[in-house]
Amino acid sequence: MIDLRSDTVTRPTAAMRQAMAAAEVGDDVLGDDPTVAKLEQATAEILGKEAAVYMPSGTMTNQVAVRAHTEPGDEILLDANAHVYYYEAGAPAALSGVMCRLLAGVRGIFTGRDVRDALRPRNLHFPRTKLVCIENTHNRGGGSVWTLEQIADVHAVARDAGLKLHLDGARIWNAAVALGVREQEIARWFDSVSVCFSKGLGAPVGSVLAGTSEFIERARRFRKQFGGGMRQAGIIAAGALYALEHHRERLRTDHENARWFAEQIAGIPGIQLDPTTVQTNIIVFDVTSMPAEAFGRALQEAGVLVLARGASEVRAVTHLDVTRKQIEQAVEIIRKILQQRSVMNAAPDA
Ligand code: TLP
Repeated sequence: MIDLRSDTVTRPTAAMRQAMAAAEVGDDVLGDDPTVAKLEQATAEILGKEAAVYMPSGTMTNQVAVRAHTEPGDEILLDANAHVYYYEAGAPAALSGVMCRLLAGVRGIFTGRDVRDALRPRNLHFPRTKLVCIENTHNRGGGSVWTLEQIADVHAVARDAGLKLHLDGARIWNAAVALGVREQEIARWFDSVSVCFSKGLGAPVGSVLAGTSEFIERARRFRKQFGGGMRQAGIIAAGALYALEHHRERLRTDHENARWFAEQIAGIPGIQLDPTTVQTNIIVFDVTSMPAEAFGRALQEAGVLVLARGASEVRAVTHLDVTRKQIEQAVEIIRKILQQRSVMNAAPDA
């Protein structure tokens, strides 16, 4: 199977498994796991933050951040397609009791003006707006990249209004490679940053939330409350550490593969896609000659997995476990399926 559903599907490499097997461990809830401590420190350093805390998932790091920045009844501002809102099972409402005010970004990217327009006057009737969330790269936006200027623009308005800024940086590694900057140049605009090791970096488990020491101390309490305190977590943290050290640079290859894939399929009749919008490892396109779900099923029968996300929308993601040769095969399979389809569509009814 050529699995293009997500960059979360990667299996740990042999070297990563070795690092995991050899990890020194301890009870992390008691603060005794040296490998977790090393991962937290290394990540904080890369992001230019004072402190960091390891958790089982990106959903948890995001939601602990939302909880730690707000009180029930507060409001947070974020793009209508933000993972924090769209894909986290209603957690802002369920776990933090906050309201989500949705901004209409373009491919997940909104402006300082959008934030300013959403601000409310100080008044007894309104929820208190506390937090702005940005996602970089933006998943539903098709792996789109916020530039530093776009972030700075939102930052200026947020600061002016006394709002905190959180970055869902599940794929900050891809954003840094695409922008040609160090991760901390992105992270410095944010009060808190959530990063994932289990996406493009190819580790089996885990995310880190980074920020000031005071904020991370508060976040540790909510991690415990949300059930995210783990014991000998060094076993999995070692995989994340390995990924951090060895798999960041190679993301460039995933981006090249994604762009090449996009350029090839964009020319196939029945596919609607502007390949220049593909900036990182996520390709979102529309299938116009058959329903996306049927397209997904036909691809699966031919050995390729993608995600059908709507009536016509499909997502494919490149990653560590898919080679250029497999991408070439996937293009040919897509070409064949859509060619067959166009012949079927053209045939007169029996
Ligand atoms: N995204 C997954 C699915 O949930 C959609 C994927 O396959 O892309 N932030 C962003 C931007 C993400 O894309 C994801 C995962 C998360 C947070 C949540 O991470 P986990 O799955 O570790 O909770």
